[in-house]
Amino acid sequence: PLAALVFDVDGTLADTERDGHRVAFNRAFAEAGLTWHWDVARYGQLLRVTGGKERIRQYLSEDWPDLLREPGIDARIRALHAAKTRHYVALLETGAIPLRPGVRRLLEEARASGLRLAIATTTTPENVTALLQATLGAEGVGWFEVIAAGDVVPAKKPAPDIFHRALQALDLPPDACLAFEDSDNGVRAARGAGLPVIVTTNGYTRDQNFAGALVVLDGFGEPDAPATVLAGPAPV
Ligand code: XBP
Ligand code: MG
Repeated sequence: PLAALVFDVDGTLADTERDGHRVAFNRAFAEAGLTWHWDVARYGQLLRVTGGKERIRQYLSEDWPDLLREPGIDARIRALHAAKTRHYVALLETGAIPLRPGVRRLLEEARASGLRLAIATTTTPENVTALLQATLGAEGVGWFEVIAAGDVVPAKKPAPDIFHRALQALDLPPDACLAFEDSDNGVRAARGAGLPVIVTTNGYTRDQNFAGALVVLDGFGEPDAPATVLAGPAPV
């Protein structure tokens, strides 16, 4: 029987990438006196690599390969990323990024029906609590029994590790859970750990391949504005 819902954060609970993470990266770059700037399209390409530090490294390998060979580059990336987290959390605290439509209702209905809630995400833990705090309030942070996030596992999505971690903390088998994801990397991670997964697409992910998903929707929807089914139901 279904016991828990396991949510991705970025792109799933909220559209955080284009107007959140991307903006925070650019603020960190500018603050460090760098000319680097990620526009919306470039950021979409860089999103193929999950994890902020990993994404900066990917950008350097493409645009500034010589920098990657400089001594101290790892520490520099870590410092840039710490600044990016600071800018991102500050942006969330202004209330700039709302939950996607239907998310609050889904969480409330799940809780009312006795389902446990968990998070499995690539992003930094403080980003998760800042988003939940800004949108659901302090009480909402406590709705999630498990928050598996960021560098607690060495391999980020599409590796299944963060889902394994969440399952372990929930002490549940994968088939007692249902994952919610917005991206192909997320679907691969969830399926890799054996969880059935529902996809809610967004602007950056709608053309991706969601093979293995139970169903692909364009959002969670609301009773008076239902989401569109883009694919499925298909057998898992
Ligand atoms: C989210 C990510 C993250 C965020 C940035 O992927 O890829 O890298 O963009 O987070 P998913 P950090 O939704 O699949 O978990 O900068 O904190 O790493
Ligand atoms: Mg996501």
